[in-house]
Parts: sequence; C-alpha cells; structure tokens
Amino acid sequence: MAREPGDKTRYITTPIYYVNALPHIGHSYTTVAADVIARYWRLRGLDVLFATGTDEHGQKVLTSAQAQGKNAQEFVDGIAAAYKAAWSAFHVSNDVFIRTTDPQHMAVVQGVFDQLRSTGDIYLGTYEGWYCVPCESYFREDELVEGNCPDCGRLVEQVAQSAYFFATSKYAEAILEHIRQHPEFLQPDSRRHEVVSFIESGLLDACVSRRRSEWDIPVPGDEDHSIYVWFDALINYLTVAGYLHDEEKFAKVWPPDVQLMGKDILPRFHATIWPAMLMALGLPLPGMLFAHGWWVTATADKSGLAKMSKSLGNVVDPLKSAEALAGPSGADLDIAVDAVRYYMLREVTFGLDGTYSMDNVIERFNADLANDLGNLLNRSLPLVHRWFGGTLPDGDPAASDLVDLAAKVRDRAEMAVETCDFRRGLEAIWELISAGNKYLDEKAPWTLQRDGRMEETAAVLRTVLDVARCSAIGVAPVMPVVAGEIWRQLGLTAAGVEMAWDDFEIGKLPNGLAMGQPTPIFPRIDIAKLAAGEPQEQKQEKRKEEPKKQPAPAAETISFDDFRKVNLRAGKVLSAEPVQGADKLLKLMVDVGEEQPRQVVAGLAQAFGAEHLVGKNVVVIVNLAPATIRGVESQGMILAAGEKEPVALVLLDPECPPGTKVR
Ligand code: ME8
Repeated sequence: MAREPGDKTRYITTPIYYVNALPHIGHSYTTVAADVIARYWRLRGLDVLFATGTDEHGQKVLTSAQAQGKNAQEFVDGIAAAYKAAWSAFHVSNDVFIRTTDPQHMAVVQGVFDQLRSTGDIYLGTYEGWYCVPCESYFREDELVEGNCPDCGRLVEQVAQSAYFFATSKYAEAILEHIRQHPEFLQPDSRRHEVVSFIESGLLDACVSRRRSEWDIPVPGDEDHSIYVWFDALINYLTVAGYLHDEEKFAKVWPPDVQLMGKDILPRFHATIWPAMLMALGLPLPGMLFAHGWWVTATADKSGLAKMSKSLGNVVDPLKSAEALAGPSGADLDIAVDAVRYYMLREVTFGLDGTYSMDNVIERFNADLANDLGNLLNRSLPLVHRWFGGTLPDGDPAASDLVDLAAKVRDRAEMAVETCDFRRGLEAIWELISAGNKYLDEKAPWTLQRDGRMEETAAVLRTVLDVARCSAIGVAPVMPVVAGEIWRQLGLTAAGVEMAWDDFEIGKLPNGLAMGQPTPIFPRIDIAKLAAGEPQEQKQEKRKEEPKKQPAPAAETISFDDFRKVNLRAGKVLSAEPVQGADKLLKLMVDVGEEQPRQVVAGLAQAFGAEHLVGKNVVVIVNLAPATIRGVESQGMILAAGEKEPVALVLLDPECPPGTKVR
C-alpha cells in the first residue's frame, strides 16, 4: 500500500520473538535487516517508526518458567531484558520494543477480539480433532508423527471442544486478488507463489482460542477460553501503531511499509490470517511482507542442512561471533559488531538460505573491510596531514569518472534497499570503494607531490576522500559505528556536518575541513597465525580509549606517547646459531638484564654471520609480542640499519650494562 506522495512517515516491523530462547544469529538477521532499512530512511529525512519485541504468552512459557523455578512474569522479564540488551549491543535503533504482556497491548487484543466477534468474523464453534496440551496446538490426523505431536513428540488428545474461530476462509479470494493487484505485497517472488498455492489449496477458518490458561489473554466475557498466542502476537503490529488507544498516531502511521520475517512464518500466519484480520477490521494491508531465508548448519550426520534453532542446539550467538572477531583482530567490539552485521547482509542474498561461517566472517573482515574500505582512508588521509597540515586547500575534486560512478552507485543502492536486496546494494557501494582505491593508485599523488604539483595532489586527495565520505554514507545503515568513525576521521563530526543520504555525491566534501586523526579502523587478521594459534602482530589500540582531542599527527609519524610504548633495552648477544631451513635467520640468546636471556630470531645471518654477533652490545625491542618464526619462538627484535636487508647493526658502547633503557 504505497503512501501518498510527500508522506514522510515510514513504519517497519520485525516478528516479535518467542521468549523460549535467547537471541541467536537468526533473530539478529531479521532485526539487523529492519534496522538497515530504518537507518536508511532516517538518513533520507523520513519519520520512522521501527518496532521489534517479544511474544510472551502461551502454555510453553509457563512450563519453561516453572522448570526454572520462576514465576512466569519474572521469567519473561529476564528474557525480554536479554533481547533488549542484545539489540543495543548490535546497534539496533528500534523506536519501540513491544512485549505482549504490556497491559496496553492486552487491552488492544481484547478490543480487536470483541470487534471481530461483534461483526461475526469471530464465532463460537466446536473444534474436533487432535490437540497437544503443552503446545496448545490443534493438528489434523495427517499432520501427526506416528500418532504424536509433530512439534514436541508428546501424546495428543482427541478433542471435541468449544472454541472460537476466525473466518479466514471468507477472505481467501480477497487476499488472492490483493496479491494479484500488488505483487510487491509478498516478497520475494518465490514466496508469493508458495503463498498463492497455499491459499488456493483451500483455507480453513483459524481456531483463535484455547482452553483457559492463567498465562494467556482471556477471551473477554468468557471464562472458559483464552486468546490463541498467534492472534495475540499479530496484533502487536496494531498496538505499536496506536490502534484503539492513540487514534492520531494510528492515522499517521498505519499501515506498515515493510514487515520482515523468516520464511517459516509467512504463508499461514503473515500472508493469510494477518491480512484476513486486517480486511475484517477494514484496515489497509501492509506495503510489503518480505520473508527471508534461514541460516542453516550441517545436520549431525552431515547428510543435509538444518535450520539454526535453539531446539536443535546449533545456534550461533551473535555477540560471541563479534567477540571472536574482535579478539584476534584487536578491533573495537563495536567495529566487530558492525562487521558481523555487514557479513550477514553481504554474504547471502536476502531471501535465500545461507550457512554461517566464522572463517568467512574473518575473510570478509580482511578483504572487504580492512583492504578495501579501510585502505581507502588509510592511504589518503595521512597524506593530507603530511603534505597539507591536515587541511586541504579549497578546490573541486579532480574531474573524474568517479563522479558519475558515485551517482549510479547511489541509485543502485537505493533500489537495493527498496527491494531488500542488501547484498546487491553493498556490492554497488564496494564498486565505488574499489574504484576509489584504483584511482589513488593510478593518480599516484606521492609522485605528483614529489614533482611539486601540489594543486593536482590536493585535487586527487580531495576526490579520494570524497569517495570515502560517500562510502561512509553508503555503509552507514549497515555499519553505523564504522561510518561514524570515518566521519570523525574526515573531520566532519567536529565540523558539525550531519550525515544525510542526499549528500551521497562527489563534490560535497566541505572546503577548509580540518581533518581528524587517522586511525586504522580494521586491523587485519593474520589468518595463518590464527590457524596456528599464534598471537597477531599488531594489536590495535582501543579506538574509543584514544584521547579524541589530540592534534592529528602527520602521516607516517608517531606521537611521543607512541614512541614511549616501544621498550628498547641494551642487550648482549650470548650465542648465535643458524635456524634450520632458513639461511637468513639466526637464533640468538641475548642478555637483556632479565633473569633469563631472551631468545630472539633475527634475519641477520647473511649480513653478519653468527660469530660476528656474539659479544656485541645491541639494541633490543623487548615488548614486541612474541612470534613463532619457522617454528622457533622469538621474544624480541634487534635493531639494525638497512633498507630491505640489514647492512649495519645498531651497537652500544661496550660498557653499557645489559637491560639499560635506550631512549
Ligand atoms: O515465530 N534463520 O518467534 P520466533 C533466519 N513469536 N532467521 C531466523 C532463524 C534462522 N535460523 N531462526 C529464527 C515466532 N529466525 C513468533 C513470531 S510475529 C507476530 C510472532 C528469525 O522466536 C526469523 O525472523 O520463533 C523468524 O521468522 C523469527 O526469527 C522466528 O522467531
């Protein structure tokens, strides 16, 4: 249902998640995708309502609470808090977190039930069939598994009991007609076809009540029945929008523009009962229901793939995944979280199933983030500090194909968000990033600068940094912290420039901008070392702990504080012997004034020979992280002079005692 032109309101929802499990990557996937759309809309200046929440009623919740010795409210409060914490850690910018136990929601559910009962769309009938008491679910004979509940495997009862029904079947034809008129209503196309077949195969009226239970919403005026959890849950989307309690808000917000969910809950619930309920209430249908695929893992016997789910015990914890990335890279956890968000949306086309692999997360971190995006900034920004004191002279970017490319990429990214094709959108942005890196290589500002062509040098750097600025806008919905950091490093935050999608255009880098401090955002992970369980060489300083107001150091210079971190000591070489299989390497034992001599592996064999080194007073970096070189541990580094190969040792006076600090 397209909004009127000029209507700036947008409403987006995720499913509300059951409180029987803590959030895993599957829940994060839907929620992050919705967050990306919400953030994109906000960047476009739209007025966004983004809701997620928890589905807290049902007999199963009561049973789980009892199993943990808690009362139901205490139990659901704990899980709802865990969901909120997870979304906050995952940079999810939801405006509302709805819980079905909110009294306001419960009142809306009863109000809707009453309304539909008064129009005859809900009626009292008799349910005859099989019923699983713990699952509160009715089943047809052919749905049972060896005569038991297909969900929990327990015994089912044959029942003939009074229950309320909702007249779904009455709306079947109208729903099909709506789908025909609005193909965008159900996405992706494959799911739409599935839903059409499902509806055409014949709809039964949905049973929307259960035997009265203390942990469900009672049917108004009927002590014997409770409202079925799915009927209760679907109404959350109405409650959030203000239905039956805030008319003004509801008139502004309804209907949802986009509702996201996994493919499991599309056909029966969101594409059938839900539109039928809205039709019965006389309300417009959502603009688009998008059902994405599943994260799957290999089954235990490796014969196939199974949906990641708590009951199968094969879930990935999203935060642990980010921690597993931050650990070896030394990246800030917030950056790692953004990288996981990026991975989820870049790796698999939204709509298809995918397998979650930590190796692939790391690979994308190194290739797409550290190499491509990170380098775009790292290779250009320091040069502005080195040659222009941190502020580029006023001017335009160099005329280049990049201006056109950026315009095309922006169009493609917009189309991608509108169709939930996040992968394609990110691919487009990466085309721009790669083109920016290639342009830098081709224009080689280091050569221009060496030749004294400073105006051209500035124009090239301005173009590249403008590409970085556009890329920051482009990735901001997916990686908000990363984008904020690029913005800061470019000096845009300090200059008070707000990020806006409309500024995704080369030529909008402000003149006179005092650029910020260049700090690598994505420290590369050495995969070989990671596999061997060895420490990574360059741990990044925690980004947030850096004093923000420090003057920007010039490129390829380090601050005095940085220098002070290098612990240099006088050392006396006690012995030196070749490292097997490596003709350049020597294994040295060096007295650095500690209890035990240090073992240092150094590439000095060809330049000096082992015997020449013994007895020499050298300078040793003693706080370098240990590394294993050709299977031999090295606990430091010896200073030597030379471009590629060492040609001279840095030597101290013979009387300087081992362990003396070198400053
Ligand atoms: O169904 N891969 O809640 P739920 C991708 N309360 N997405 C996954 C996934 C996976 N392996 N596992 C879960 C419910 N999801 C109801 C919804 S709405 C009115 C009521 C995501 O906790 C996906 O979005 O079982 C799926 O639809 C949702 O979590 C199911 O969450």
